Amino acid sequence: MRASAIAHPNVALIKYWGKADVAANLPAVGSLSVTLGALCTETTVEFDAGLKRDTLVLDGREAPGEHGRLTACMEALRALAGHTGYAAVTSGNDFPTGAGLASSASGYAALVTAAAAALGIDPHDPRLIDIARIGSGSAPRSLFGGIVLLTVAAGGTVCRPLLAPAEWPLAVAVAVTTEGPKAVTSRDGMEQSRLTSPFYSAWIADHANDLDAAVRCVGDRDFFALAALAEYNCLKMHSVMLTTRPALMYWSPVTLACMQRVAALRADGVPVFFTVDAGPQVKAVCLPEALAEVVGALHDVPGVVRVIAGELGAGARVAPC
Ligand code: 2P0
Repeated sequence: MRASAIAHPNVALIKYWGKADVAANLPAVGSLSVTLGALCTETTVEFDAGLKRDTLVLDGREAPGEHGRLTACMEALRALAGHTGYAAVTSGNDFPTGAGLASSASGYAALVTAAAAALGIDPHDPRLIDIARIGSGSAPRSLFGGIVLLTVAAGGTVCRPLLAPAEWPLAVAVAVTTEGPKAVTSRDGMEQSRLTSPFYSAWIADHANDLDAAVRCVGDRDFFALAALAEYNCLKMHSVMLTTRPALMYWSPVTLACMQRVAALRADGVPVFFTVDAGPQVKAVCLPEALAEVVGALHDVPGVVRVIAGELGAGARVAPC
């Protein structure tokens, strides 16, 4: 009863920020993402009759702060399999954890895939989508590769790939501006936004329009229309964050400099746009032929620590132990 899985983080072009149901960790809005092939989480799950609870070692250290959502996911998996034993979970990221690079998305996608395999459940069972979502609202998106749509319906989440990586090759350059963890987690931050930002209700009311329009852009493979829409949706989410009390200011001056550099490139006709999540890193999405220029431009922005670049990745999958 041991299995390993790998999964890639994803970055949302149309964002999720806020929950319809906090206890169930049900997002208030759908989202659209790209899976990042250049970053990777690997997780091993081993059920052990001698354990009295699930354990987690993350990046070589015990992670007691993760125990609540880890256990919630594992309970759902045990119920699905009709199994009662506990498991030792070992997980590692090849990128900074908890720093706005979606480590919880790849982490919970890899966890449910590995745990399902260890329990004899088909790792592609659609019920794993909602179980991954218990761990993290963005995790179902990392179960799939390429361009992925998540929608919320009937108290649950539905998630499916819109295009495989080969159907619309895109590339992503991630400008890492700091390797440290963020001060306020997404989970806490989005709940504070729901409770305090006067812009939150407008964000929710307008969101389906952005999601529908983005799905059309993807269907048409209209890069520049998607670029304008994704930047607009990103800045709208950050407007909600900034008007939260206390304010959620995830950007640093380097973040803003990267965003302006990307905007200047696009003004010159380069097919690239930015998006920024709950952290100071900037993700630049581009057509593959522009990747070298985009990486060079971001690398030259003072304060950028490193640039991680690659093409879109595949969905979570079982890996050899
Ligand atoms: C997103 N983010 O759509 C948005 C944009 C961050 C900003 O989904 O509470 O780690 O575990 O569901 O999934 C980050 O939130 O939060 C996120 P939980 P999660 O990518």
